[in-house]
Amino acid sequence: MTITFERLSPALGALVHGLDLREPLTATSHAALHQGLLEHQVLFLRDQLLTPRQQRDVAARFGDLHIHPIYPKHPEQPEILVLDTELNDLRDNALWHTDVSFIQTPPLGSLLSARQLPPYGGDTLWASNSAAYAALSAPIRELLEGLSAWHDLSKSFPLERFGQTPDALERFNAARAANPPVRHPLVRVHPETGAKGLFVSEGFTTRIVELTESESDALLRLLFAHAARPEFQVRWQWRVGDLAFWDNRITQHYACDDYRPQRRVMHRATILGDRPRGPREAI
Ligand SMILES: O=C(O)CCC(=O)C(=O)O
Ligand SMILES: [Fe+2]
Repeated sequence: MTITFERLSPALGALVHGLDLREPLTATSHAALHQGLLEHQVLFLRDQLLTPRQQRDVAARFGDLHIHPIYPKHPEQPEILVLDTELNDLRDNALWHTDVSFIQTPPLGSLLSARQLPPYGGDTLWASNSAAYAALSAPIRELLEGLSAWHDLSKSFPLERFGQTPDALERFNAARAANPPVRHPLVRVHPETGAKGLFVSEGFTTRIVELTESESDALLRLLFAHAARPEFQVRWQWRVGDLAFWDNRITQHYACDDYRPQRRVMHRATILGDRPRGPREAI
């Protein structure tokens, strides 16, 4: 069966047909999936109720996997992170963010699997950082290309929600100590396609290094609002067994917090990436 991609929105997103990830991924289907990811930035597959092991194995074909410093791990598969509203208060994912941008080598991408869902609500939205960058005026693009910013884990993992039991507090303090803020370019060159993307997100970006505090606050406010324009987005309404695979180097996402107190359970495998490079850095 051939793999085809059905585009879902102008900026990013495609539905993948003709692939069953419960079968081992052949070299040809791996290459097609990889190409599709580069082209569409986020891919969606229906009816892929993978075991944690299968999900881990598919993700591991694309790189080493990341183990999250705070979120719970699946008991049988530590590389699978469990987002379960009965285990954690997940409202902090309802903020535009690029996953784990608070480390030197943020993830290349993630595979997210829907395990249990509310009858409606709980959609996830993705936005294209390259579409956001391309829509800025030339003078602003020029300014941004020379700037860098701090990314800080504490912005999205507040102590009030991630340090409330002695165990959680210990994990939280260890995570903070192991992950001091890191500096990344404000414009990132995609390591595979060469596309330029705006590399800031409300979830983790705290301060533009080269500007004064008030300039940084004003410019970040503008960029967060710009990056979240609906023109740059695709919105996914989940069914149990759906799998989303996104390129975290050129996108950000937002998990809609509109279904509590109902339960929602997702499994994520996170693939490590490379150090973000700016347009003025030699490769
Ligand atoms: O729960 C979701 O839909 C997405 C949560 C999230 O931000 C993630 O898995 O990285
Ligand atoms: Fe996320």
